[in-house]
Amino acid sequence: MKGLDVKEIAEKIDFHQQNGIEMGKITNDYPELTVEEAYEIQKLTIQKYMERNDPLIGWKMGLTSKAKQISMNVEEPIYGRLTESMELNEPVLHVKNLIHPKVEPEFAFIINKELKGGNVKPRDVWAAAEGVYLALEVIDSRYENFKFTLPDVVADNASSTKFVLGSQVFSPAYTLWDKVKVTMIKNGEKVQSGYGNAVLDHPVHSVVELTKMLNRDNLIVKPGMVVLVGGITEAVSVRAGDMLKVDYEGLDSLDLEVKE
Ligand code: OOG
Ligand code: MG
Repeated sequence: MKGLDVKEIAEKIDFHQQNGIEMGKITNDYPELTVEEAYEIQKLTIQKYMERNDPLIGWKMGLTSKAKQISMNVEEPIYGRLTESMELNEPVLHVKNLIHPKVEPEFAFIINKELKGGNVKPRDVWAAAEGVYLALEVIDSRYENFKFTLPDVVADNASSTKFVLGSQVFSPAYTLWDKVKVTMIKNGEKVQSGYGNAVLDHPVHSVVELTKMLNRDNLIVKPGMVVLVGGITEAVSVRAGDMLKVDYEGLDSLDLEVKE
């Protein structure tokens, strides 16, 4: 068995992320890869983005819903890093350099105060939340057939690829985020629906959990950062020509046009 070189693996993953080329699982070569080592690989990979003037602008949580944990066969939430180049400035997704993209409906919390520590509570998150946006995340696992183990998906930055926020910001306080009904419509047909409580019973718990997980790695949520809380429904595969409409009942709806 090869000795583990986290730098070399980070370089390889960066290449596959940048070029949208699929790869075999890291755990095929390193079956003993731990989750801690995988987070180290993720950090080194995103350092390469930062060296290319693509700064860290936030965090995402993944696998926060039971349905997603079951379908991906991974039993715990994970976090990933969001950089500036991942944010779409208009609701148009180009898939030319992607492998097998999927879209999922999410909420994004915008944080305006440092959030850190292992004892953070929902009220700390509310006190630091400037606003909540409706959001769509595009995930595109670099692994063949979208199949991976926990360390693999962590090393691949939790499949992060692109995300887009709605135009309207909502006050964190006036909406019961766990009770929001979300329906995904692809090419005029309803394909998925769910409620905000799919995300760890309440989306605020995802930000609490993120802060605790970051704390274990000596990291924090900085003022100004975006936090994607995790998919509310299963992710839906998309290809060029698709039109997605995602309705957040009582709030607004988001469109996404998929192009080559
Ligand atoms: C991992 C990322 C999942 C979410 O919101 O659950 C994720 C994957 O399924 O590829 O972003
Ligand atoms: Mg997601």
